[in-house]
Amino acid sequence: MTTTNNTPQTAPSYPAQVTGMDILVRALRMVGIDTMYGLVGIPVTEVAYIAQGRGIRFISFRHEQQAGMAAATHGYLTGKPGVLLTVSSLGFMNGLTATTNATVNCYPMIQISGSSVREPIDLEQGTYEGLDQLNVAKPLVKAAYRVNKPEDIPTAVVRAYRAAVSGRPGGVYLDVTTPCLGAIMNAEDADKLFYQPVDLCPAMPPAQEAVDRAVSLLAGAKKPAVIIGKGAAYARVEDKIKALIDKTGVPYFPMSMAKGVMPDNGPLSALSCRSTIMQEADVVVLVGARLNWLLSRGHGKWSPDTKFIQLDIDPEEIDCNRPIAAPVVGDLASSLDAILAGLDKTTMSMDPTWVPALQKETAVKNAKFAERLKANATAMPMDHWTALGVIKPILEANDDIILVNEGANTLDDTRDCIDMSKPRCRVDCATWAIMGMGMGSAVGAAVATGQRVVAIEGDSAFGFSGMDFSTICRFKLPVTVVIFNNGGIYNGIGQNMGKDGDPAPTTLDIHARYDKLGEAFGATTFYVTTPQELEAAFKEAIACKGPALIDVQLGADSGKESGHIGYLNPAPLETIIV
Ligand code: ADP
Ligand code: TZD
Ligand code: MG
Repeated sequence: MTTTNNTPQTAPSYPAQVTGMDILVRALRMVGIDTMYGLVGIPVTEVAYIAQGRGIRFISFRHEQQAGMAAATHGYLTGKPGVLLTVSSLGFMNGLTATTNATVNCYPMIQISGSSVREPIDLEQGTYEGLDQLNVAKPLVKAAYRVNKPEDIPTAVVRAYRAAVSGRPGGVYLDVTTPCLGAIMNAEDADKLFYQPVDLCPAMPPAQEAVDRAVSLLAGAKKPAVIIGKGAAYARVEDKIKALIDKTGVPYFPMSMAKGVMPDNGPLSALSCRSTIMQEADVVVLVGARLNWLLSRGHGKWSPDTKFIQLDIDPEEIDCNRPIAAPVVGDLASSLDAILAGLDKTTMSMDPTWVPALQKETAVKNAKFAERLKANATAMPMDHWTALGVIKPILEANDDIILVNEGANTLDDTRDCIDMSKPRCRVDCATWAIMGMGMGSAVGAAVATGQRVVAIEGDSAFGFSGMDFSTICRFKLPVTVVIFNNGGIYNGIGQNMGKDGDPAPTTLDIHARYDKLGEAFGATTFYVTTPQELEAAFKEAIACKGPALIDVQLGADSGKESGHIGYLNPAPLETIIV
């Protein structure tokens, strides 16, 4: 058939349409998310592409757990939730380990996972990557939601954001079903769904009565001390803590990741007097620190007479291990402001011998420590202390570098050795003492802050996340990874107890050349066996401001079982009879 009419045909005009994936990305943009970490595949690949297209940086990983560690560290260092994107089933579960760890550590993050079609999951009919993800996640995270309709996505994202950052921060799981991601909506209708949420992380000031109680307890103390926790680092209250210390003259000591909120080597730092404070302090102020296993749950060496003032946002934290004489429940900024105002109207009654005694103890311990470093400075093969003696002055002179740290001896010795002078410059395996946060946290720290990062890793610890060194290289991040290779978990001298000739359970690879792994991905690499080589390599590595890996060859006998927490072993190796 021929047409008699020569007018050009135009396509019928349909209203522009958008998918659930578009809506998800736009909703994330609306709440200010500018970075996502993840590992793609069905059904979220296009989410990542759309995110990139809409100006969200997408950091792609080799393993979801590391992407999750990066998101958690991003959340901790910025106060905005880090976002993790995972595929269904195992991808979801790999990521969930990090989201759970974030919850335990009070880091704000949101894990967004695609999930398969619900009906065959609910009837267990064997669908592609079928798993009831929402119910798996629920007991392990701060909050868990599922979104089934594209119309609900903006609300779901805002709820997830609020849950991650408000009150005690934590990990949030957001389940987005495949049909929801693929659903199509009229763009004009979708536009109407978005809104700018108001006050995503509201201040929660404490009650005046609680503040007055705390101020009067502190003012009447003879031997007070302040313990600073990573909650304080997260809450960015270093100026207020400084004001508190300046005003009262009370000595302080930091928990591991709070090092640098106040300078470790300041005149009122009682970093080396932890036991004395536990035994002698009459009033201790916990500022964003939990009285958990890391503080012997308030028992052990603690004097039964010590009274605690606890500043925390979570009312359920109070009294969880020991009676708290003066709980101050509220956000730290508001609580510290209120306490500072209260202190203006009162005077301290501190024993004048308390601080000088702690300063004397500090001087003695510091001198001993310096002697120990000196004695080990020339050890060959190197041990942990030899290596740390080299690294210490260089890192301390570059105090804007973020230190990521995991291992057993490698963790404990590095924490004890490297003084920190700036807040939020130390990220480690924290509350759960987990291995396998190193590469992810290093990526998250570098991406979130733009600062240089040094990750000091035990050889075992590095093994958990080592493949994601390639992510550091792919994104050309300014990260130096230093591996303390003593050939094993705790050390490399474990003996096989049986007759099969297999390695001991703690033995790894003393002759491994981890630098070759770095080389495979184009990093600047070094293999060092002497302190002189380490010094030159470390200086060059941090100066290159790109991916670098230093394999530090230690002796196999460097390090002891469980590092500093051997006392938690149910039965140490010496007591085992086979
Ligand atoms: P550390 O291991 O350094 O002792 P924890 O993670 O055990 O630190 O404790 C941090 C505490 O800080 C948690 O109890 C958490 O509820 C609290 N916290 C986090 N953010 C805030 C905030 N903005 N205001 C008050 N408390 C906070
Ligand atoms: N698995 C996980 C996920 N977390 C853990 N904490 C452990 C296992 C047990 N573990 C420790 O607590 S420290 C550690 C393991 C395996 C490694 C210690 O060896 P390293 O450090 O090489 O990292 P050092 O310097 O040799 O002590
Ligand atoms: Mg080791």
